[in-house]
Amino acid sequence: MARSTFVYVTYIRTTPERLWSALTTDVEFMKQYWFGTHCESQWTAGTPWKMVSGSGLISDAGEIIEADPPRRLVIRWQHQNKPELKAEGDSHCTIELEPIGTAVKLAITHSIEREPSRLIEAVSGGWPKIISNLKSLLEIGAIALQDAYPARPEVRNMPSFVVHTVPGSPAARAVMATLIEKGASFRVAGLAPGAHRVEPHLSRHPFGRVPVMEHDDFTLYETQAILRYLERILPSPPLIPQQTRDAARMDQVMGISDWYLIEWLGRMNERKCMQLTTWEVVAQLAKAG
Ligand SMILES: N[C@@H](CCC(=O)N[C@@H](CS)C(=O)NCC(=O)O)C(=O)O
Repeated sequence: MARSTFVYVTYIRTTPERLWSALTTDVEFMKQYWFGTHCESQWTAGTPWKMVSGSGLISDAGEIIEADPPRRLVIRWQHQNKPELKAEGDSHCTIELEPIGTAVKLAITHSIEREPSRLIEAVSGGWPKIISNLKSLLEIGAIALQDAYPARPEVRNMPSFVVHTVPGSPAARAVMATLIEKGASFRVAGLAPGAHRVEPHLSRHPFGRVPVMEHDDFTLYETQAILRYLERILPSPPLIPQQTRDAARMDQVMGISDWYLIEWLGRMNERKCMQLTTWEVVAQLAKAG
């Protein structure tokens, strides 16, 4: 059967023992170079192995096939999280360490018995970042990359986000808070009282509401659509939880806000509720039952 393989070789100024522990048992060190992720195992042949993300999600799992410290480690490795990667089944990752003068040659060979492979495509992007961080951390005590998927500088610094809103709109605040969390610069285009119900705003939002966000030549309304768009184009820092159930809770809170909270606000004097802080609104809502 055809095979897909990713190979990465680097030389790190360290000892085989230190490199072995950095790749296996030294969990706190691993989290530093692996973007918060760590691996758990007894690190002996036949014992289970799993990779745990910073949020506690088991992203990959399998078994130690061979362990010969500090020389050679072979892991049976199956992705667990994304259905299309999980469906590819088991891959094998071989990690070899060889002392060369003042350095250690580190060779990673990750392969799967299929071609093409989405898993190998994914790890081909991940391994160089992880191993570059590991090398920097061991050699100079600092990692090279803070984020696995940093927003491109040209996107992050674009002043091309425009938020059309009326003063105090909670929905527009969610959009602006998200832009601030993502470190993106934006401009607020404030609408005069009533201006959201007439042209030119109706061309931006046919239902005459706010917020509307413009990003270059792309205009988008509906708060949830805007927030999810921002998460996609500015993935760092992530604001949507990775774990399925945590993400479901987030959707639940957004649903409560969009249906019950808004209905309750609608019964209140609009000017009055716009002046409340979020916590005052929540307190009022709880009192109203
Ligand atoms: N489903 C829309 C609702 C937007 C909405 O109702 N916005 C309020 C301000 S938070 C608004 O435009 N109010 C003005 C009006 O109803 O005339 C969204 O999530 O963006």
